[in-house]
This record gives sequence, structure tokens and C-alpha cells, in this order.
Amino acid sequence: MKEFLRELTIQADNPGVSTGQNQWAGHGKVLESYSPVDGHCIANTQVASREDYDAVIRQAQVAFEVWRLKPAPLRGDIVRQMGQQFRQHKQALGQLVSYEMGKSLQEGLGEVQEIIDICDFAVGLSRQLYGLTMQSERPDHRMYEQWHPLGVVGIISAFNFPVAVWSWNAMIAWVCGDVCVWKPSEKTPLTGIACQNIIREVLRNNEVPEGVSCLVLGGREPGEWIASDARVALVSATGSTRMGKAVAEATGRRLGRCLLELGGNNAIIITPEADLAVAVPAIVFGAVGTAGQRCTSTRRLIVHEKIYEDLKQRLQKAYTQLRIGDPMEATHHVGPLIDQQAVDDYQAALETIKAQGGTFVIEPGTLTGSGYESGCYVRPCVAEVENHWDIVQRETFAPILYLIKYATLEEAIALQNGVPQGLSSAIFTLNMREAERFLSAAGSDCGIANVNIGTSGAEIGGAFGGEKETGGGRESGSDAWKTYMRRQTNTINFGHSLPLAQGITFEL
Ligand code: UN1
Repeated sequence: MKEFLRELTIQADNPGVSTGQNQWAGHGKVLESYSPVDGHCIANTQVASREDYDAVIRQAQVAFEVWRLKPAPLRGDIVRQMGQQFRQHKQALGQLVSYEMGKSLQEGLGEVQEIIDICDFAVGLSRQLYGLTMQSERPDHRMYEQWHPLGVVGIISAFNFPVAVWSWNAMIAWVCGDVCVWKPSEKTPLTGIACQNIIREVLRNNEVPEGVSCLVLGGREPGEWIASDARVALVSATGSTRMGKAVAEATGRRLGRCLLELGGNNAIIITPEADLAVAVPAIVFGAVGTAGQRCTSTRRLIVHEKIYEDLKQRLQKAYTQLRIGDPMEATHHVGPLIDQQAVDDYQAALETIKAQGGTFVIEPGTLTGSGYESGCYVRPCVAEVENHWDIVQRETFAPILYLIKYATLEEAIALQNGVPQGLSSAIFTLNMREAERFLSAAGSDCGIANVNIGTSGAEIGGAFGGEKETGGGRESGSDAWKTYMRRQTNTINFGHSLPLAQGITFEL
């Protein structure tokens, strides 16, 4: 068995139902987990049945009764201890992320670093859950607001950031006094189990019920249970727009809250005044990092006609240097796609690009032979297209970059905004007017807009999320915590009479 699995106390050996030792193993069907790195079966996990799910929610509700009464700074202290544990297990968990999901070890370690960082952020936040005080219009009255815990927060996360996105939600929710029920992607259950093992120990050491952190394994079904369950106060879901619409409908029907972080179709505008030496690595990392499977991946490059040919050549040169292979080996830039289905989707997209009239300036392909046995390794490619084409309007979760030409900045911004999604965007320019126009109310319509850095790789300190079909939710830093709490406005009369607001008189 691999050492990092042992360290994370995952009883994962092929074959056999091997997560039975974990408290959170369910009684539903058995899920086989394959690594896209080498195609091996890592473990079999048993997903949650409806009864398992109900038991978990009940446990979460009981834990909430205790957790919500703990002063927020003490909750913060427990989150601080979690951060310490993640520091200790950074290497092993980073390796598991890389092995189970297929992203480079650097990026796997980066995800664990995000957990550590959001823990630190949440610890500070635990003393800063501020409400405002307002001036009352009535004499001898005081008016203020406070923020109370919401309850059970359901977290539905995606395979591409199997642990970081969970932690943005969970750590913030915990200092806010909520309890969490996490359904990781069915493609990455083991990282979920590993995190649960780490958290469980911290909770136990602090004599806090484990129900503060609950895990539900499975695919679409438990996701639907969470979304339609009135016991779940907030559903934070990351994934496809299709999934997000289903979650929004189900939570909307019961007037529950949801926080959606869905697809992106992120563009970089390259103006004639860009520093191309900085732009090229940003473009390539944005397009091929995580094999193009980030919601923030760069999918479209909107390039001024004057520098179009020059940039195309620079990209061709840069792409020939890309090394594709085992992501756990530091020399490789690009790992595999998550599974065979993703490879099929990549290939189908290539066909559609050709059919719609696109030309490849960097050729695609699927890799076979030694080192590529899993069948999930593909070549990052670049195609010249038009923005309005169907395929360009869609998010294909693969390393396919579209090249689009523009003449004026207004046109470039219109192209950038001319897609249904609105997550991340960037401009490369050293011209202050261009940059400020891009960031103005008439500029990018995305939740994230960058200057001289790429579309992906956001820091945890900012609020993360996007507009339009990206779902409108904000997670992680800034004041995203407010979504995880309920606001209560309090008015207190410390006088001897009852003056009414708006000057209304009411005498008996
Ligand atoms: C995602 O792909 O769901 O900004 C999140 C980034 C990462 C998060 C991506 N920090 O690229």
C-alpha cells in the first residue's frame, strides 16, 4: 500500500470494500476508485444509502446544538488546530490529491496549502464576525445587528479541487458556528475520507461531537437529497451549470439558501501594449494547468490583430516545451484528465471545433503507450475560432484554448463578456487606460477581473465566484462569511414609554 494512504489512515487496498473501518462508510452501492495517473484501482468505497444520509443529518443537527453555543473564538481555536494537522499531513494529502485526481504534485500541495491558509483566515475571522450598530430614530432605543449561525451547511464539491474548495466552505462555516455535511465528488472520495480522518481527530481531542463535520459519499443521489432537504440551511455547490440549476431549483422550491460556484469560460485579452514575456507563461499555465480542468482555466484568448501572429508563434514554441505525463513527477507540466468520460468529451469537442470551422494551430491528440496506460492523457491544443460558435460558448473541461482576434478594446471586452458564464477574466496591458476601462462598470462582467496575471490561481483572501451562469455565489475570503450566517436586527427600548417608528401614535 502506498505510504501516503497509510499516513492518512485510509484502508485502501484493491480489491475489497476497504473503507468499512471508517465511520462514514455507507451501506449503499460500492464505488470503485481508479487513479487517472496509472489506471489502478485505489480503493472501493461504499456510498451512503438514504438511511445513512438521514442518520448523518440527525447527527449534524445534534452537533449543531452544541457547536453554535461555543464562542466563535473558541471555534476558531479548533480550526487553528485543524490547520496544524493539515500542515503536518501536507505532503501525504498533496500526494493523494495528485494520485486520485491527476493534477501535478505541485498543485496537489498547493491545494493543501489553501486549506492551511483558509484555516488561518478563519481563525482571525472568528474574532471579527462584526455586525453594524444603527442610530435609532426613537429616544432611549438602541438598534444593532448580530450574526448568528445558520445550521447545517451542505457542501457539494467537484473532483477538480477535491479538498481546497471544501475547506473554503467548511472552515468559514465552522467559525460561523455551522456544522457541515460534505459530499465530495464520487470521482474523488478518498481525499474526502482523508480530510474527515484528520478533522475527526481534532474534534475528538476537543471533545466536540464529530457531527460538526460529516461526510456523505456518493454521486448525484445524495446531492439531490441535500439540495431538497429543509434541514440543510445552506447548500454550497461547485460543479457544472446543469448541476447548479438543479440545486437552485431544489433549494428554491423550499426557499432554502444556495451558494453556487459553477462553470467558467474565462478569457484573457492581450492588447498591443501587453508585456508578452509575462503574458505567455500566464496563458499557458491558465490553459494547461490541471489539464484545463479548473473552473478558472483560460479557455479563450482574445488577441489584438497587430500582435496576433507574434503571439501565435510564441504559443507554438511554448507548447512544444510542455511535458505530459505522471503528475507526481516534478518534471511534468500536464497530467491526465480525470477519467475516460473526460477524454471522450475532449475528443467530441475537437470534432465539433473542426465541424464548426475551427483550425488547430497546435494539434490535439490522445496519448498511448508506456506511461499513458490509464488512457487519460491528452495533448493540450490551441484552435482558431469565432466567439459566437456553440462550442466556444460552452465550457469543455479540457486543455483546449481558443484564439480569437480583435481590433478595438470595446470589441475585445464585448467578446470577453459575450458568453453565458462570468467567472474569471484578465487583461494584459501596460496601458493604464486600457486596464482601467477593463475594470470599470463598462468592462469585464466577471466575478474576477485581473490585470497582468492570468485567470486561474486565485488567492483565498478574496471572495471567489462569478456572475451569470457561474451562479453568483462567493466563497472563501473577504466578507463571503456572511452567506454562512443569518443576520438578526435587534431593537431595544430602555425607556419608560413606547414611541413607535415613523412617528405613528397609538394611544389606548
Ligand atoms: C475551481 O476550479 O473550482 O483560482 C476552483 C483558482 C483556484 C480555484 C479554482 N484557486 O484557480
